[in-house]
Amino acid sequence: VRRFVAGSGTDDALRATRELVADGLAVTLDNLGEDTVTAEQATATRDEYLTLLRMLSGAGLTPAAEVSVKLSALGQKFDEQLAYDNARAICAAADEAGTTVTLDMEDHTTTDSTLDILAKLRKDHPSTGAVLQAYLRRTESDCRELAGAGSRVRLCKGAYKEPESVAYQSAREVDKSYVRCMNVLMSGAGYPMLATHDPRLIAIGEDRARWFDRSPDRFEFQMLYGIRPEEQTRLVGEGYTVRTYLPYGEDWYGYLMRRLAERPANLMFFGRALMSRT
Ligand code: FMN
Repeated sequence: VRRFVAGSGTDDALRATRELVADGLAVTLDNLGEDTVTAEQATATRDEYLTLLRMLSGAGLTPAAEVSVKLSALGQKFDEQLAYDNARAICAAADEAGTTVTLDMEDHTTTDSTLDILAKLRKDHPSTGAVLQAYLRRTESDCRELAGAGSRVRLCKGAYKEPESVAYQSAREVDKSYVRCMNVLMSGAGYPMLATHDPRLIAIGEDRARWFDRSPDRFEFQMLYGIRPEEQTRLVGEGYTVRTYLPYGEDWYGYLMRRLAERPANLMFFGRALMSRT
């Protein structure tokens, strides 16, 4: 598990962040957990983020480190207003810590709600980042909506099992959609965050950066902790901004299951980690 997750406590998260930042990487921290079913759990998750942000800022790790937040962990599935209030508190704490928040995107039944909450949060916290998933048929149009000045948008392929009515099913269609979406974001006025480990898409990202004259402070690459670390270091060496998505916490099951579904080769590392009970 430790290959993909920093550990269970905030101290583990801070230690791993410090190491990544020392290697020239930016970081986005994710307190693992999703589909919270009680207001108490949602509030506890919010408080965990507030503590984390205070500790990051105290350790001098902001603005290199920001946080990624799942609205479902803040109560979205049973009380949208509660999720919004919790997210707003996290955004305010991030402002105070001198850093930003990105709202992870979950399954397609939550997309409209998440984008609505994003729009409300951006009124007071304009740097709040969105995530758009290239596998959804709607996403190219969402990219156009969100490509305005100052808009931080993470583009990923998408990690949930989605029906054909809303999502492209073949890898080729998803890749083609990713490139169309990337073109919209990289030619737009916002701040694109290209989240992928796919060598072809990274090469196209580098090409578009040259084509649209985007210097390393005007877009970034993002990858998950423990996946293609040598490629993350290579891109840093090339002068690009690269952000590692660093999950930590007890609730790693859903996160790891999505990683295994994407890439069965990850199973080997996972199996080894379980055998050695780390
Ligand atoms: N998938 C989602 O569905 N929602 C997310 O919010 C999300 N955030 C991600 C953040 C980063 C930095 C990366 C690298 C991936 C993220 N993913 C997310 C997972 C991707 O959608 C995708 O499943 C994974 O990166 C494998 O695809 P790849 O071949 O492009 O790397």
